[in-house]
Amino acid sequence: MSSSDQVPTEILDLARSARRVTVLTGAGMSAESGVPTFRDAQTGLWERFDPAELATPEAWAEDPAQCWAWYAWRTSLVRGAEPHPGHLALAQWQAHPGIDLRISTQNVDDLHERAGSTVLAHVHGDLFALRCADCGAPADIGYPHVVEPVAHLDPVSCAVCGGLIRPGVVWFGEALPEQAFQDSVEAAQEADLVLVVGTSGLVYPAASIPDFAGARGVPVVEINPRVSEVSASADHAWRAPAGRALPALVS
Ligand code: BV8
Repeated sequence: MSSSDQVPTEILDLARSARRVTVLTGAGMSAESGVPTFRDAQTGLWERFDPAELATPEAWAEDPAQCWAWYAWRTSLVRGAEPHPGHLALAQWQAHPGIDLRISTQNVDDLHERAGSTVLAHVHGDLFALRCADCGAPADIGYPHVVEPVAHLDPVSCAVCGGLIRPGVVWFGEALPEQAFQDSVEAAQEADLVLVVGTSGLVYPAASIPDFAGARGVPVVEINPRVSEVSASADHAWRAPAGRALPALVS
């Protein structure tokens, strides 16, 4: 484990020799863009909102207006955010000739894409992929613009069936998109290096993705300022923020 400002030599050597890199990102990847993480005490979304309150089908069924308001506020946060140098570094690395870099993200924002990356999988869905909660029809509406969290916003009715439009994210207790998860597992199985960036490693089955590489003896490197549930199974860890670590790895 290294917490120096310098790129740990063993991690730099792995990054420079890798040709098939799989990167699993979590909320910490978006933190330096100003998008709050889920569980960090000082900025964690969950500190101010309870996931059981807002990120479950039961919460939606009980109070869709509260749920819709929370996602509208989060979407406004994401729209106001910019990709940071760590996002840009991954996009630059992905563009290197001869490098197959695949990004699987737990994040529901579009910061990787806005940095120029192609994202293999959003395993927890996509804030901007709105759909009808009843008939599943995609909805090309936008969220209302919300600067500060508000308690309630009237959800929108589906033009097809009259049901309510919901965020295209995966709530707790909902199955992950099968293809997204399978593609992520395959990417870990085919990688010669796996980077796990900015995740507490608490949410399954996404947290199991790096294990599919570790089981084959492929090095797993964690980039996170703090110890996480990933740390014990990672081969190397760099205790550094993504916005500083990734540009140093790619330069
Ligand atoms: C399911 C979308 C079954 C919504 C989210 C075992 C197996 C299977 C399931 C379970 C299981 N055990 C428990 C479960 C149930 C549950 C679960 O895992 N619960 C946990 C809490 C115990 N899992 C589920 O419900 C999943 N579904 O299993 O379904 C099924 C099967 C068939 C049919 C029906 C059902 C669905 C889980 C998806 C939930 N949705 N998000 C939304 O966004 O509103 S999860 C949410 O947490 C986000 O996606 C987030 O990405 C994810 C994980 O959190 P992290 O990304 O890690 O963020 P966190 O804040 O925790 O950590 C941030 C980290 O970054 C920290 O370590 C910090 O140190 C670091 N950091 C901070 N700053 C920086 C940094 N790192 C780098 N640089 C920095 N600058």
